[in-house]
Amino acid sequence: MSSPSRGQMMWIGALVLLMTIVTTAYGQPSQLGDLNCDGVVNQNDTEPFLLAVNDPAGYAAQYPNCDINNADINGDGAVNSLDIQPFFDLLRGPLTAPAVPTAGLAGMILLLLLVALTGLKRRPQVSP
Ligand SMILES: [Ca+2]
Ligand SMILES: [Ca+2]
Repeated sequence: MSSPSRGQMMWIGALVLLMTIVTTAYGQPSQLGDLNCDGVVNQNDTEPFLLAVNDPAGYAAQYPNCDINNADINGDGAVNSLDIQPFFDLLRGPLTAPAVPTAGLAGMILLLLLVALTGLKRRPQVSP
């Protein structure tokens, strides 16, 4: 097996940089149900949860660094009254709410890496 060419090394470097940027941007998974962004899901999230459901603008103003989508407990893409019962179920259940899925992101990065690496293989030149 030959050592990678300079071009291949540049591609690999660019991919590593891309992966670093992506994991930095998405590396802190927000936790479903954690509406006050203290890293845990507990009774202290009840008031901000109800605020998120009833007054999204008020929630955004009061918790500007929190993701309101943490209140989308049933995962239907909307924060509304349908999330209330699942929220309280979450509070009653084990407090190990699933993090925002990062396995899909990791898989996408791996796929990009594989596509890029297989794309680096040079096709045989057809001479005229
Ligand atoms: Ca919390
Ligand atoms: Ca929802």
